[in-house]
Amino acid sequence: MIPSWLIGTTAPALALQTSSIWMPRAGSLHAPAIDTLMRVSLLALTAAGILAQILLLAGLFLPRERRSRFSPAWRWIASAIFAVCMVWMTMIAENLWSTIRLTKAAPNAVQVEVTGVQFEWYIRYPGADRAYGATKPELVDAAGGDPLGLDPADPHSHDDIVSSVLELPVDQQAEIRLRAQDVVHGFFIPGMRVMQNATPGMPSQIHITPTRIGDYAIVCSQLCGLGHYRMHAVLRVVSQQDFATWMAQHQPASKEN
Ligand SMILES: [Cu+2]
Repeated sequence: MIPSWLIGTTAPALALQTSSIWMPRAGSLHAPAIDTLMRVSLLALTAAGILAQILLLAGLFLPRERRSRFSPAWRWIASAIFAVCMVWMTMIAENLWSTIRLTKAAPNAVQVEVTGVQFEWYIRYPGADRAYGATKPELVDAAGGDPLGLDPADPHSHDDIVSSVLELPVDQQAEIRLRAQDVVHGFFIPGMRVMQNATPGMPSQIHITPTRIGDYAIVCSQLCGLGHYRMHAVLRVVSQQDFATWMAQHQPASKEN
């Protein structure tokens, strides 16, 4: 009985205490709201856990005649409170999620595409024309320097920039298109508080606004194969000036490549 009591009350409390220490520093516009939601959820669950344990102990130790004074209506009241809390937390979470996943990105958002391939993340910018060139699976040749299989017949592909680093300017929205070539990968940047699956044949969009300059780890949150553990890349958030310089350096030299 004591271990369950301990686990039930201290685990959420511990998680609550340590969440701010163990979590990487938040680096995106929506991150503080997600952190707050997590803390509030943990607080609510801790309170519910402690309350449940108190009721359990009361049920065990109170004399039978005093126990029977708790009318069955209390069960319904407790269930209703729990249901309202759950719906409320879900609504806040859904609302928050929709701001990065379901709403439209700003017109001036940096366009970037991230493709998950066993076991790499490939980054592509559409270039000056702001349009991604077509890709063809049969043209994919990672060893030959074309991991995405850009179609040379499509003029939009001529100025596409393919990189292994995700470089983004600070304080400007980035619209990230997620793709996968082989299996489902999980695009996860803990420091940005963003996690979204990349599914083959089903591109998805998210948009985030980095707010702090620095390097952030990009990892894969789906067990995608034997090399899953080493599937990572870096998000480098730089000043707008540095981003412009980086883009200019990576611009394809000629139109004929
Ligand atoms: Cu993966």
